[in-house]
Amino acid sequence: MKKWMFLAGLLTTMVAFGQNGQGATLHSSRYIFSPSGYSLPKDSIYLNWIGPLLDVQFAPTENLTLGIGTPAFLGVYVNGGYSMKVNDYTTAKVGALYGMPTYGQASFGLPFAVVTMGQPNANFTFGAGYGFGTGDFAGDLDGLALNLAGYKDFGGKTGLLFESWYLPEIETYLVAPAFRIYTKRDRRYWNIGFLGARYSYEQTEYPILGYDTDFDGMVDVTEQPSGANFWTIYDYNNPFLTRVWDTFRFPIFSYAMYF
Ligand SMILES: [Ca+2]
Repeated sequence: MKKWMFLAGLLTTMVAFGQNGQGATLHSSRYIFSPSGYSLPKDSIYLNWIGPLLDVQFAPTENLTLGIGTPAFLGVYVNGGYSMKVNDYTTAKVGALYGMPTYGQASFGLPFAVVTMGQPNANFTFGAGYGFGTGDFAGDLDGLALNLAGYKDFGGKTGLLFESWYLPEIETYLVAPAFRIYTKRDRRYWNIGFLGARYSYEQTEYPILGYDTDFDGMVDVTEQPSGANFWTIYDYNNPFLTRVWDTFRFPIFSYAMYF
């Protein structure tokens, strides 16, 4: 949590030095995957490709964003969000994502609310959502999803952003810092960064009964002998669970193209 507070503080500082930039504001409704409170300008439409996810978003009216997408053609999802301006520095959005896989009887959903503070070219967002699944996914996806994201445009054709998630039910933290580069004339946006995750899971282990030094299956000593000439005998009747923490990170790339 301390790292998040540091990042939030850093972004608050950055907001104070926010500059105006045209290209910076068009794609301000989205970080990489996460939405901000800002609405997509009316009649805008863009294609967004994030690793295996491909979606199209459009704004039929001033404050409404609607989209449809697919995770690697393994399913389809729709999303919608409604933006509300709270004051000059604060904008909120409520929305939901709902989808189903290509095969099987299942669905998944993520109603969410986000609050964005700052300006479209320098901001940060706090969000909360609740994931759920039905059918084949029942129970698998249920849980709170908290997120924090931020963007700082540098006024030229570059910006820096991050988006992070915390999933308390499965004790998983995800953070994705990225550079944004964009073209002003044909309105294309690239986010290039990496996704890091820290997650935990429970693993079954067994108490050690002792060590077998003559390989007859019977314990001879309880202290681990030196060298490698022994077998470890476990108490398989008394399994216990331990929580194991692990980490992964891989490059992340997204591309948004406005029409
Ligand atoms: Ca023995």
